[in-house]
Amino acid sequence: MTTTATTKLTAAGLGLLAAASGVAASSGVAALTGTPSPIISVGNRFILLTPGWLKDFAIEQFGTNDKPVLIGGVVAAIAILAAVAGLLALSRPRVAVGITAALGLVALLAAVTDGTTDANIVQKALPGLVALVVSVGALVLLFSEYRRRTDEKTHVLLDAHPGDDLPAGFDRRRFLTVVLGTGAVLVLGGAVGRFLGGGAASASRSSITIPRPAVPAPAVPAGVQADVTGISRYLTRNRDFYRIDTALQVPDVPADTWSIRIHGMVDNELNLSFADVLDRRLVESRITLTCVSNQVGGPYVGNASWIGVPLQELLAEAGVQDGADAVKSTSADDMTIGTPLEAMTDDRGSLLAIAMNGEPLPLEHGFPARLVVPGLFGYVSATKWVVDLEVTRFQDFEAYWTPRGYSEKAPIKFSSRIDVPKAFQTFPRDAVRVGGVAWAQTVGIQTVEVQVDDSDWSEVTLATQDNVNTWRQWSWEWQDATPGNHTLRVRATNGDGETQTSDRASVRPDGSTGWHSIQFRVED
Ligand SMILES: Nc1nc2c(c(=O)[nH]1)N[C@H]1C(S)=C(S)[C@@H](COP(=O)(O)O)O[C@H]1N2
Ligand SMILES: [Mo]
Repeated sequence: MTTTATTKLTAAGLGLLAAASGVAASSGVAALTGTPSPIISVGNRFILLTPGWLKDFAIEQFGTNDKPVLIGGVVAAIAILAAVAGLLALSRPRVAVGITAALGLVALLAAVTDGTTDANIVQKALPGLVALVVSVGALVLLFSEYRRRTDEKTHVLLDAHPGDDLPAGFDRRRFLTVVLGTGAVLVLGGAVGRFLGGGAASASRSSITIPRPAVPAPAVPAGVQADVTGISRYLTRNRDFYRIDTALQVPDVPADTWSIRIHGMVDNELNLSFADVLDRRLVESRITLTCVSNQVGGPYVGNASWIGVPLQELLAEAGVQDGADAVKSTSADDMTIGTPLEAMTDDRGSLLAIAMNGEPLPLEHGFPARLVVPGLFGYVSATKWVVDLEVTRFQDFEAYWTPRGYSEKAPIKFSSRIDVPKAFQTFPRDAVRVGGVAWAQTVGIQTVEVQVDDSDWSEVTLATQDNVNTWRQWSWEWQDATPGNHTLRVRATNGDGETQTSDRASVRPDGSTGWHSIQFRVED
């Protein structure tokens, strides 16, 4: 390697190291103050500024990996700018300091304006300030040390020509040891800080026992699970349940400090602690949840058993006033969701839920409490980490997704999915057994039909319907399967006798439509 290249690499490396020190130190401080790391805050700011189409694109391209991809993007952008700053430090030190300071300022601004935490302004500002001071300080220190070492041999590196040889007396090994040692200590400090600071909600969750509900769900009927190898489980396990939200870092909300306020157009404002919720009449019910971002045939649908307090009862107790038509719910991370009041006061069984499949809500699914409303897409109903319910009117507020191109109101669109075959699966000729799920929350599924290639539609065998708010499995065997490549299509008819439309709609503004189809093969 030429000396020029070595010098440049070293400079870029020092720039990276300076930024990494800032990130590590600030993450450590953030963990101790219980605020998001500035990297997360920058990501949060980005999410807030993201238009609907870009969010659609991200979910489509990266699915539920959209969060790691975003964090990776933020880290990559910082790394590139930091390396550039390092390179420039050789010839234009002021610009280098300027770039690093600008990065620090962005971190500070994002941290101070981060709405996903309840921390006060000082707690919020501290990690950003540390990022700014440490990264600029580290840059100056690293390069002055570099320069001092080169000065010893009469070179002034900051003014040196790129082709200059490194001075003979320059002790690379010692220099690198100092530099890497500092970096390692900072990164380790950050990691330890994260470890010590985080996890209040996790400890809180472990200490909770969900009482036996006063109104348990009826036993799961026999026959809800269709007998098809590879089909979904009837009850989605918590660890398999899709997760969709804007929270880059799962909100850390311990149950003992959580409370929910029910206010607005009500006669009696309510304020419930977690203990108050546990003391109330708890109801258990199985409800299928669906996301507006689910493409036809997609994975963002899950079925779980929930335990919670009926929202109908809470709102009756609060005494809803005339003229209200909406509930604006807010989460600990400042998500706002608007739900038609009716969906929470009618008999469909909407819950302020505290348990999912018999356990306290998993942290990613809203611990300690969330809303579950049958028949509405999650973004207009299923507020996780919920802390506030305001009875109000749609005309008086705008929920988070509304200005981002999604409809203010969004009943689920009933739909059906093929689980088996998977795309391009091959069957033996005498065992073409297919199946999947269909859902039409609030009215249930009446029939499901499948079609192979251009043949007539055939009615499938339906598994037992649990209740109208849960999905229903189906199975079908192709009796006289012909060898070769085929397409299987599915469509459902809901409890109102309406059949799924073949018109394709994309997820925005209010959910996808169309028939799911899968190509498969039958052996000769
Ligand atoms: N606080 C908060 N709650 C939220 C969201 C969110 O971004 N933040 N996303 C909603 C959306 S779009 C859906 S589909 C459901 C998904 O719930 P799950 O992640 O438990 O499956 O949560 C809803 N609740
Ligand atoms: Mo969603």
